[in-house]
Amino acid sequence: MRNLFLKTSLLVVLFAFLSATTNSPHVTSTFKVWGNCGTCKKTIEGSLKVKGVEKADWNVKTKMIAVTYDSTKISLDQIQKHIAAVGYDTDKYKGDDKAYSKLNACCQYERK
Ligand SMILES: [Cu+2]
Repeated sequence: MRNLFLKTSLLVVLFAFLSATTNSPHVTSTFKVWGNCGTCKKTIEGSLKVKGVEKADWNVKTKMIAVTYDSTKISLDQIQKHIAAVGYDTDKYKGDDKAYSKLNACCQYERK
């Protein structure tokens, strides 16, 4: 009986914690975006100058982008689609082929 009480309280605490974190509109997500250089960085980060995105920082070495956004205004899916639209592949979406073909030669990263 005591054991059950303990388990139930643990669950309650866990749920409270989860809802507190998911209710916060400011989220930072990190995911991979394929690219090569500093120009890629400008293009990738430039594609996220949209409503809801507060900060975007793509790392040339690790190819990881950290995006801070307001989850009530934009979703992670929409963010990844913005990047794909300018020609860059993300974890989830393939970069637009036309946009990719228009990138600088140095920016035409090797596609997966
Ligand atoms: Cu580049």
